[in-house]
Amino acid sequence: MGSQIHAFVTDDNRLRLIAEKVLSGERLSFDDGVALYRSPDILAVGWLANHVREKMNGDVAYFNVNRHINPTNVCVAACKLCAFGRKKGTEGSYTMALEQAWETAASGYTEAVTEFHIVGGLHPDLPLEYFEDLVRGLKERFPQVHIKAFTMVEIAFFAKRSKLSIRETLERLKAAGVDSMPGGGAEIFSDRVRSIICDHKIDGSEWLETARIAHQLGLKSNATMLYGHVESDEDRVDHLVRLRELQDDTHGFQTFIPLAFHPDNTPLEHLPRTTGMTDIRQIAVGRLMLDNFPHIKAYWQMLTPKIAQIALRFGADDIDGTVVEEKIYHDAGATTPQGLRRQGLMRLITEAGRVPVERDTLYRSVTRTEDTFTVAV
Ligand code: V47
Repeated sequence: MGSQIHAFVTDDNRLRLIAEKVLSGERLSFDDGVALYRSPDILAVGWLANHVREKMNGDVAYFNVNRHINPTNVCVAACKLCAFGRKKGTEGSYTMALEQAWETAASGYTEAVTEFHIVGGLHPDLPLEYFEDLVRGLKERFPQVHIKAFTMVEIAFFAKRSKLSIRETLERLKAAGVDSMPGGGAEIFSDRVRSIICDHKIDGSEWLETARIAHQLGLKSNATMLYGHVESDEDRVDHLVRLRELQDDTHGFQTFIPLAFHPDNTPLEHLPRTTGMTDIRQIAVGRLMLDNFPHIKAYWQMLTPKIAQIALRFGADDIDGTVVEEKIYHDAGATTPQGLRRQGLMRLITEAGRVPVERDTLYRSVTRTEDTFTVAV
């Protein structure tokens, strides 16, 4: 530890105490988390996060070749944070017929995708069978592609609509072919914040309980945190600590993904966008507080490729995938490209001084020959 502490320099006395904990592998407290958000020394916070990142993941930075499918934007929730959802029958609303969803899966770049990322609105009329058929049809057509589908919020909605338990709903979707779950819908767990930004969604405890059941059934998932709206530093730390506690129990989370709020075209349009420093700090604090999460993702679609690249030296070890077509952020004003090819992602990673590794959804490395791939097991 001696030589490491010499490399760590800061004028922030509070951070020096945190550094001692980090370098000796001790878990950080709630108050440490708040101090990390408030430290003026962002480079020192980043140094610590990078130290942990390199200890856990070395020099590797992961990416994947994936495609987003959003089967419907019809949503009963009307969350103030969202520019994607539409009321049924209103202008701009859409719902894909199953054939259309399967065609979307097949379209786009020629590079063979290893993952379909499927999320959508809370449609009042679509039965659970629609989603089972959607997934089953994808598995028939693309048996080698991993299906990462449905947020905890969608699962809770499907369950309520079908009068099934969360467990039964997850079991049915897993039997249809869902392989793992994305991390969306977590937002911020605080009731105060949820009542402002997403008052009709399940609450934080329900999100966590749904994730617990998914993990118990063997479905790995991710976890997100939406920041940069009306939350406080304490709300952010509370969110991270609650994720860490669940992870201690289940070890079912793979990746933490901080998501910067994009206000355009939402009822919260008056709020300013996050700045680069806030985005970078969020990655670093996530890495430091979530000592039991194997991966931290800098989602380039949301952060911009440039900030995502810098994040690879502030705690992140993953930049997500090719995506092909993104709707949720672009409806809220994102100006990032709709997709990036493998070569583009590899260039971002290499120029950040990291070693690019193409992964599948479960972080196994992928080897390519022409337009096919094999996954290391
Ligand atoms: O749940 C919605 C957020 C999430 C806005 O698991 C917004 O690998 C900012 O969860 N501004 C969906 N954020 C995206 C998501 C995700 C993305 C990439 C990878 C993974 C993964 C998951 O986007 C929503 C919500 O938290 N969101 N509207 C907005 N205006």
